[in-house]
Amino acid sequence: MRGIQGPAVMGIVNVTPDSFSDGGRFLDPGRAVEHGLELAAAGAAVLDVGGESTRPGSQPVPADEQRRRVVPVIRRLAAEAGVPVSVDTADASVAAAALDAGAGMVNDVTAGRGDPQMLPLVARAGAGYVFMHMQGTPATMQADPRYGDVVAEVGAFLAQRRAAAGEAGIPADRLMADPGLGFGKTVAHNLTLLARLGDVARAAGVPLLVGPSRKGFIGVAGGPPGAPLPVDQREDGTLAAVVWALDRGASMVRVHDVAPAVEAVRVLRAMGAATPTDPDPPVSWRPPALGTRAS
Ligand code: PMM
Repeated sequence: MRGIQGPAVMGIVNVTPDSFSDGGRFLDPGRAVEHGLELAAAGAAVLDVGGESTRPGSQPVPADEQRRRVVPVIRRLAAEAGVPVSVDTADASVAAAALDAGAGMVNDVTAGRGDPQMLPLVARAGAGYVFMHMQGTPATMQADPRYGDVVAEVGAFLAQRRAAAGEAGIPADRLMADPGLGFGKTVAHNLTLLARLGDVARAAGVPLLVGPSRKGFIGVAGGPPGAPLPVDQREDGTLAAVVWALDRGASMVRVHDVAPAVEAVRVLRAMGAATPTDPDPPVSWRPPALGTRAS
């Protein structure tokens, strides 16, 4: 399995009936595989397969149901897509089944707090690991999110979880941190985190993954005052956030619509190459060794 070179795009494959933007579209395993193959052909460097919606207000999906949804899809994508496959789960038994089926990394929105077996499992498997910040749980997180200083608190949390992952035996070059846009955050919190992404990256100490795709704050920021854009009209705003995040040092963006993000990466690279010296360089990007697990 090859590693990931350069700023990269993670394509989302939600095998769920109820995800906020594409729920039900890819619940059938054949359609999910077909969609994943399309995203890989569009230039996704990683395919993130999830069987549990984490949209605001959602309830946990039992592990056996998550396994039933994701394992057949991961098995085929790992064999056919030609890019690493990630599993989006907070449950170690789901992660273990996904890794057995050929996944190379785990994307855990609870950063290992959801299941004490998660960090040891990832360490043993030699897999890549994305750990994300979330205030509260999906069921309650958008009720009344509050921070004193959102950048400092998210940064400190990511530093602490990076240390926990290291203590569990996951090497730093297999880690990515994610500020968790939309997970227990107001529109202002999300915009502040994006505005000060360099500070978040410095605190986290490992490459950043950022997931703005079609989220509520894009609808609010992108629509006229008082009239947020519906979820099916947030692609252009998503692309603006993708470009911003990559320019501010994100190493990877997690999106539904892969082709425009891949094009943005290429344009940013070309512009970077044409920039002789940047007096105010973004956080230096370094490639994560995700998905390179010996299998
Ligand atoms: N967002 C969602 C799900 N999983 N994982 C990471 N690491 N970062 C995110 O921002 C993130 C995630 C929710 O979006 P979806 O339901 O469209 O997948």
